[in-house]
Amino acid sequence: MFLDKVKITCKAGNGGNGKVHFRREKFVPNGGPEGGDGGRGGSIIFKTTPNMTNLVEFRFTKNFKAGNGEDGGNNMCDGKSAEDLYIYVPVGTVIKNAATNKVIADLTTADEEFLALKGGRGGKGNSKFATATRQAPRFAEMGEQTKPFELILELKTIADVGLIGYPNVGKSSLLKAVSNAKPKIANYHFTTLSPNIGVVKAYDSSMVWADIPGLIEGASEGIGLGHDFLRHIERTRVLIHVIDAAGSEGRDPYQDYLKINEELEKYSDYVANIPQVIALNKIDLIDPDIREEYLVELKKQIGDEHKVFEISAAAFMGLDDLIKYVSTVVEKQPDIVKMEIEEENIDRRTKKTFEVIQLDEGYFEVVGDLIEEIAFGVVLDDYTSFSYFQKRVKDEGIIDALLDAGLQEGDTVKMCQIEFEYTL
Ligand SMILES: Nc1nc2c(ncn2[C@@H]2O[C@H](COP(=O)(O)OP(=O)(O)OP(=O)(O)O)[C@@H](O)[C@H]2O)c(=O)[nH]1
Ligand SMILES: [Mg+2]
Repeated sequence: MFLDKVKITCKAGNGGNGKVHFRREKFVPNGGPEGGDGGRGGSIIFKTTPNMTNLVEFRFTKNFKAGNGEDGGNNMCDGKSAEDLYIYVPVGTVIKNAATNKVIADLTTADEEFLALKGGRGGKGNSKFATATRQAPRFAEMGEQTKPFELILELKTIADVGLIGYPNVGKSSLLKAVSNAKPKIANYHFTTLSPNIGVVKAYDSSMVWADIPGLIEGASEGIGLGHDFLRHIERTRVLIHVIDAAGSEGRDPYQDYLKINEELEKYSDYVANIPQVIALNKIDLIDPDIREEYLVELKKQIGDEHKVFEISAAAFMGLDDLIKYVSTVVEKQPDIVKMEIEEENIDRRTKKTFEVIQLDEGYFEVVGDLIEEIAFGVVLDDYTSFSYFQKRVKDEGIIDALLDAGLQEGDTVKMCQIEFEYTL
């Protein structure tokens, strides 16, 4: 089972509510306010681990919820903040906002962290609202509430070298012959159903090679398995284009070469321009009497756009030269470039919203979950409480939105249970 694209739902924790509480001691009338703050909700953080190679762990686990912050307590006791929730993903995971399909993160190195959703802030307890003139605030702040957020995780294998070609041409055999990988090899098409990765040593350096499932004509349009895996090629720095030079299945090797390149071009310019090295495989199957002449002819057709090697993965012929050359090409390539982040400022707390509705001439209503939060616990005849409410309404841009909607002095504004006349 290989899984390289999943949709998951994540929710950061809510902030705990602040507490309204007054000190109560025997013989001490009118004790001061001492309600504590709510704790912070847990955040959702993605972290890459080299121990994972695909997204199969997300097959059944698709919902992730960080804990909520604790509500504030009495005696100035603040609520406990919740722990952050770490979601482990393989290196090469691209994270998209499912609502817009835009890239919000590209995690290309081991132990890389990405804070996807911030936990809600804890609300302030009533002790924080005490001032010299108002010593007994009867209200506290509600903790920030968060919303679930849908994300798409997409794995784009990161390897220095990608092995591509028709099915059965010997890509897995080549990977097995030169690396520590143990891919399945068999004489039928689509033996390889998902990328295999192997480390190839070249003198004192080493590179990662990935064997990609076979491509066929129409792969760029989704025929065969190819299209699903072309995205894994995007992250390689060099391609080894493996060709069955012996034409052991009756196809013409030169036509194979052209067709695979056509598919790459149709898929994307970027992929078509990844440096290629050609490996003419299965040369052991060519009659030795005509082999040399035959290969000279084939190489003439292919031309000199790419460097061409003659190899046999099964008979271990020509492999050292190929490895040596490929490693020099890899070294010359720039490091892989992260994908462009298309959405920098996703609302990490998926904030609450509001909407202004004009009910009548000079009569407006503001609705939405943000208003419910702000209006929570407002005590109208408590001066501090009401001025705190007014301040939040202004800070959240609600007054500006009302003015944009045509609010004028003397008009009436309704917000949940609260109705007031607007004065400058
Ligand atoms: N004689 C000979 N046979 C080879 C050579 N390389 C691979 N083969 C055989 O070709 C068949 C296919 O090899 P694989 O390595 O599975 O081919 P593949 O390209 O990975 O195939 P898919 O995963 O199906 O795309 C197997 O029977 C291999 O033993 C070679 O150099 N010479
Ligand atoms: Mg294979």
